[in-house]
Amino acid sequence: MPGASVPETDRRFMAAAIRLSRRHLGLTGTNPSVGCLIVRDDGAGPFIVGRAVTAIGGRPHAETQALEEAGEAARGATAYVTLEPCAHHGRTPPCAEALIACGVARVVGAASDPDPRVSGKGYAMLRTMGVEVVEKVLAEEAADLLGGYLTRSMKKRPEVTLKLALSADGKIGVKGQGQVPITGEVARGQVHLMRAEADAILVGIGTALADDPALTCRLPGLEARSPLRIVLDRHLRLPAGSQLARSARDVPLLVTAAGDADRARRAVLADAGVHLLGVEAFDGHIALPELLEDLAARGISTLMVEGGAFTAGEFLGEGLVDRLCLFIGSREIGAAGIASPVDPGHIPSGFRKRCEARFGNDLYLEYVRA
Ligand code: AOF
Ligand code: ZN
Repeated sequence: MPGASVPETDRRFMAAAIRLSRRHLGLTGTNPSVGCLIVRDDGAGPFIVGRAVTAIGGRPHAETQALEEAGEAARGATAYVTLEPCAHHGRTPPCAEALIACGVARVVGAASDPDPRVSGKGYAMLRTMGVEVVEKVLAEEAADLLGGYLTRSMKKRPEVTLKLALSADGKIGVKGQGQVPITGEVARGQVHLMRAEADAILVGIGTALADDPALTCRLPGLEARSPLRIVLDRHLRLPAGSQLARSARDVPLLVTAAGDADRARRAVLADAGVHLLGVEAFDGHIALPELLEDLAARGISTLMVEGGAFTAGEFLGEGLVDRLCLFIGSREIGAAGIASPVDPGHIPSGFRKRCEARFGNDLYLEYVRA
């Protein structure tokens, strides 16, 4: 049973399993990044004998790796899993079967799996074989990190995170001035971490032209975790000399183009190694729901939208933002600034605050769909 009746030890180990699951966010393809701990208690207190996170690429799953590490020590132990163990014969045999075969006595699970091959069946298999099962321990916390997988499974589109950096007076930049410093180094590091954990990052062509961003993750040691970069650019205005196009052979770049986009421009970008994706447009607006469906079909589960005001407004207006992350700096920009599409004093209805933090001198506010 969830809630206060769950022993503190279960909550503590599940929290550790959830932290572990974060390690492969953005690296497991269409499979969720699941964390698993095998814990035994021989009377002198619990200790971890196996730990694993879903492998890069999505397989093997977390449980089988953790069981392998535990070996014989798994017999009579408790397994903590951030997602219901799978029950299907996919490319690997069911994890529920592996837990049973290794003699695990108890399974503590967090989030439920909407995959119809698994949903409820993993727990049922375990119970049938006499394994004690406790469900929904820190389910919300686990689901928070599984948001991409859960959204893609249930809505057939990626989970969309809108990130905005705001000055103290609610501006996101200055027209004609390219990138203007709004937040500090610590906040910048957080943004790059968000990029590392996302499958894809998207901006509108206005931002691509004005800021000439790279949209890569440049945290030392995490450079290889840059996500797929996407530019909404119906008329293919992105210059071949832009940072985005110049780096397209190192970090994939997808540019969305209307069917009637100029053929010569197509050739220039394709020569630079840019991938082009056809999009539909209505009244001059890219059809975002259809685009998101296409991205989900390409295996994208999490999409970070980084600007600018117009693109952010389009996603918000269509109700396609699942997570709203505001980094608020301490300096003011003044009347020349571009107004933020979101006023921290008037968060759009339907969102609730998930957390509030400080990164250096900057305030961080995160909202999720209620
Ligand atoms: C687990 N542990 O670590 C993960 C699970 O294509 P397959 O065979 O790899 O199966 C994919 C499904 O497995 C996926 O939809 C989800 O239900 C589950 N992912 N399950 O027991 C794991 N990553
Ligand atoms: Zn599995």
